[in-house]
Amino acid sequence: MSPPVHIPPQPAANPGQPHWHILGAGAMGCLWASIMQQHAPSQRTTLILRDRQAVTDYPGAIELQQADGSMLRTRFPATCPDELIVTGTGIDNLLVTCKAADVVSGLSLLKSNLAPSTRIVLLQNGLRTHLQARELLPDFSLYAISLKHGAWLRRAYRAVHAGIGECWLGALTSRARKDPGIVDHLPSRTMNIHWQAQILPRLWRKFAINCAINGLTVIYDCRNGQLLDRRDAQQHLRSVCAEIENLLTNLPQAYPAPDLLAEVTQVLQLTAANISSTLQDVRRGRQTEIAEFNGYLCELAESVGLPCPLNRSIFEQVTAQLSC
Ligand code: KPL
Repeated sequence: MSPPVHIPPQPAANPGQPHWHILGAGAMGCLWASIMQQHAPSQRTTLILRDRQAVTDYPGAIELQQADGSMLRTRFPATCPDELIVTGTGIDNLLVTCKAADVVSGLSLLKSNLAPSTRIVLLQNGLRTHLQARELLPDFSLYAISLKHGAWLRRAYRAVHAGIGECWLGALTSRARKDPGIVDHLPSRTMNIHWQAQILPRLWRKFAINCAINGLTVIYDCRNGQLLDRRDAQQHLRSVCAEIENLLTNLPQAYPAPDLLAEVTQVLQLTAANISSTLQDVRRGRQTEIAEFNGYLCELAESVGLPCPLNRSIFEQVTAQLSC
């Protein structure tokens, strides 16, 4: 493997350049921090880690294995919500890459550091988080990215960009809608970012795809592509897609997901060698996002009396895996 390319140290505060804070330093946080700094070395990027202990343990740099195999080593300063609150540091641009379950608590903690003009970009899977964040910060510049890039962590602060895909960036609030220029402040070429005037339909579509795929890869303990190779899994996938399609057609707040099975099949073919994020979490004994996928879909369905037996069963089986 070639020696890592070192990105030069960050410049001192430069009022002409955006300063990004990145909340969360898992696979996506490490990927985005590294790519952003490579894309715009004259801007500043600061990691927001969980707490003071995490800041003490942080090795000072992130290593990223890029999709072409080359290595990138970038030094970033790190801080934590406690420090930001005590110092009253204002945040101008915030990329939220932590797990969906931690978004609302993270944003609530940092609320005094944010101003309505702060650009806040959510990168999570699922939908609940986006809707909750919009309720918490209705007057803020809130955006969401729906992405098709694969990344995983070899170990803490050592990430692998496993697959280059595309990203769609769109506004969640009316204030954000007035500022599509944000796309210029993100690594739009490397990450293939497109501005999407209507982001919610895309988020619902991705949500439907995650509901169809992620839990089943845990139940069959297989890579994405193997869901198409096994007869039992294939049949299960077909029935689950039909149930999701039916639910999204009948849920008042949802966007329908026509031809879901065809798109899911395409995603599985394109990501055949991937281990889904949920199966990765299960294998590492980490909390999964299944409550944000099939769990949330069941909550929505059951609140209006729609039966969802297959999704409920996926949710319960995956949840049970972690508690045994
Ligand atoms: O988004 C994904 C995930 O693993 O979370 C899919 C689309 C299933 C690709 O692996």
